[in-house]
Amino acid sequence: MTESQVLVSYRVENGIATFTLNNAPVNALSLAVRTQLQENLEQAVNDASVTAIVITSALPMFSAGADISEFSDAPQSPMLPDVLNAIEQAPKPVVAVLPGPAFGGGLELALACHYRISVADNKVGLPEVNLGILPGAGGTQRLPRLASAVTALEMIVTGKPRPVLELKGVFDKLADNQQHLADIVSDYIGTLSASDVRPTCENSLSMDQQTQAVFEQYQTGVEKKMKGFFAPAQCIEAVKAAFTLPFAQGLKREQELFMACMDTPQARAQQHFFFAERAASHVSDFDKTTETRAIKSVAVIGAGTMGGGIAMNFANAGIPVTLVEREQSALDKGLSVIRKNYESSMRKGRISEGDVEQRMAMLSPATDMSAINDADLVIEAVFEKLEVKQAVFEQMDAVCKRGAILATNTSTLDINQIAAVTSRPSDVIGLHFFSPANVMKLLEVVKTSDTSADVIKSCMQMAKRIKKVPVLVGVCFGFVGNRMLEPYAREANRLLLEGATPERIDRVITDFGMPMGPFTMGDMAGLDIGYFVRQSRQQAIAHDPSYAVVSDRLVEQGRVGLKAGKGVYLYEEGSRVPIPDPAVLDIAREEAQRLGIAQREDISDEEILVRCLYTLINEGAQILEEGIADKPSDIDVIYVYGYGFPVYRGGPMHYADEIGPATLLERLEHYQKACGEYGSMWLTASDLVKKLAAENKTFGAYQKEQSHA
Ligand code: 3H9
Repeated sequence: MTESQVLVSYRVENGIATFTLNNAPVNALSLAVRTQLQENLEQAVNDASVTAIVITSALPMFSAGADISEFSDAPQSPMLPDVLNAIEQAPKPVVAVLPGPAFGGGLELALACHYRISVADNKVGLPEVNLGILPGAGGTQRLPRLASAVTALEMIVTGKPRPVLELKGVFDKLADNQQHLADIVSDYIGTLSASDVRPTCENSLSMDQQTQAVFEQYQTGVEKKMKGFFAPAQCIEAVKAAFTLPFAQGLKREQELFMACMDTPQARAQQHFFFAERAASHVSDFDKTTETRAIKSVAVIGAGTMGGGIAMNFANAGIPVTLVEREQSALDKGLSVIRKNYESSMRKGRISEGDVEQRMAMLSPATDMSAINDADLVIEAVFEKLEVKQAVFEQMDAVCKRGAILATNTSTLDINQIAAVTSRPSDVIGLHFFSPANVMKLLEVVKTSDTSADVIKSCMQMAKRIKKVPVLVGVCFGFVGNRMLEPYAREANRLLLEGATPERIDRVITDFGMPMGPFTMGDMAGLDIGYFVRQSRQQAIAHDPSYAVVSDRLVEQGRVGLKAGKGVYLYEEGSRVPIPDPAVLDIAREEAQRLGIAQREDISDEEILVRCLYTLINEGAQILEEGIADKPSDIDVIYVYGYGFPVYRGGPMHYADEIGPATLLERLEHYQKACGEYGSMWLTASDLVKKLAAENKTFGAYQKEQSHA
């Protein structure tokens, strides 16, 4: 921004001073905006001809709050809380006029004004908790004074936006549309005078028994549902201060709690993740000038679990889908599973009965491939075997119209080899949905060496239409997510052989914040899946006889996981609760003996964490070196959305930055040495990890450097 850039314009008309925010794209309250707001306020207060002040926006959004990109720098005056307090203390009525959403500091700005007017079809929120912090510009003190304790807690602790229609105590007037908003402003504000000044801070609150019970309920909820997160409990504390302290002291308490949150690895992680998610759509393969292909109709080949789930995404977005299966019975089964899923969502109140029928009506079942000839995008979701998929692609190539995008949902196979059987490899791409495909937000968009830029761009945009988070990756075995999972699972299995129990390994990983440990995850996915992959990749992994050997033995005994009632753990009928089984330890002991591996009692939690997780990070670094992922933050997005990596750790690559590159390398090398021959085979640090450690550079710094290269 240049010195002279006007980000908050000032205009006086008929005694009304209007400050108009215009800091595209979202009116972030940057230093320059805060400075100009403050200057405008002084000018309006000192101008005797001004009787009232309006704060509004030239953009569709009122304001998305504090400028998050400034959080990593030292704070600079004027600070937002001071600017907002000055607004509240103004001797002339100040009215916030919202043509669109207000979030975080943006809503706090509106709350500091004496009146609020909005279009009725609008949403506002205090989503700071998602950034590992709390509203730190008076939101925790002013919102409860305007709404109830329940509303304030709900909005601040969950961070979820609320329609203004549900916040009648907060908004003084709601307009039907933008024109009506303008009319209200001109009719209403002219009637205000100095006697209408109405600072929210003067509303007094007290803690009665009922309110106390609400706080207790939220405290229990946070402990249960937001385990591991630091900020939610601080949010509750801050709101509590509104009920137990006078306003000025409440603000002070809010500040202390805000600073306590800000200065944590969690806040850094969650703020990193905010930008990581957005950066994932900034890819160098295309630019603004790249044309996109219209995707108005879709076909999905295969109505199994994956195909059905994929089809649901499009039906949900109102995009017609042709669902193809060879056999009518398989097609009927697929459709009935989809209907059951929708009906279950209806019972949970997520969608209406009308929605169920509307979405089912978007699906056209077919048993003949000719039904896909006019589809703009065709997604193959058949059995995970190269020859099978190649055969389907040959058929797709024969029947699909020119210009159609041909996608495969493979999770491991070489898409270059799939594309090679078609006459149009530049139209072929991977769309790797994660199971359950109708629920999981991640979509790995896999480009081959031939995929054209417009196909990539079209798929990245299409993903957003179906509410997925797309990350562009390249072709290799398992792409990014599953490839990184391989060392993680390998080390877990090896540690089991070396004497650590599955439940201990799982516990270390869940204590770290993953939703489940590697063995519980393996049982849920089905141990036979990994077994099948290992069988088909024996060439690549046969040089280590200890590789997943216990898992192999279990599968050979029919212990394929949850679906069989037994895998690494035992499961009671109808239950998903894993029960440790000493028989598995016997197998591990026998196999260790057979392979000459000494079982140890001295395996520490730290060793488990390093060998499972640091090796996963190391693989991520290898992936970056090979150019399979574009940037470290993309890997973080994949892990948070695809594998439940705790967002408060920012993703594996950001977590590595918190540990520091030197520690990452030192720990890897320590266990590489400690594990002897096995360590040399599997635990060698990648060149990138070595380079970053030598230069004491984080993955974040590396990413910045790469983007400027
Ligand atoms: C806060 O207010 C603290 C205070 O309580 C106390 C302070 C003392 N700052 O998401 P989009 C960028 S904390 C900086 O793609 P959409 C974003 O990175 C703040 N930049 O658009 C992107 O850049 P790029 C509390 C921001 O339409 C571009 O704007 N507020 C900010 O899908 C477009 O964003 C929040 O947590 C920001 N605050 O969604 C709200 N917001 O194009 C955070 C956005 O280079 N923001 N950018 O990738 C959002 O949730 C969504 O951006 C929003 C728009 C819903 C507003």
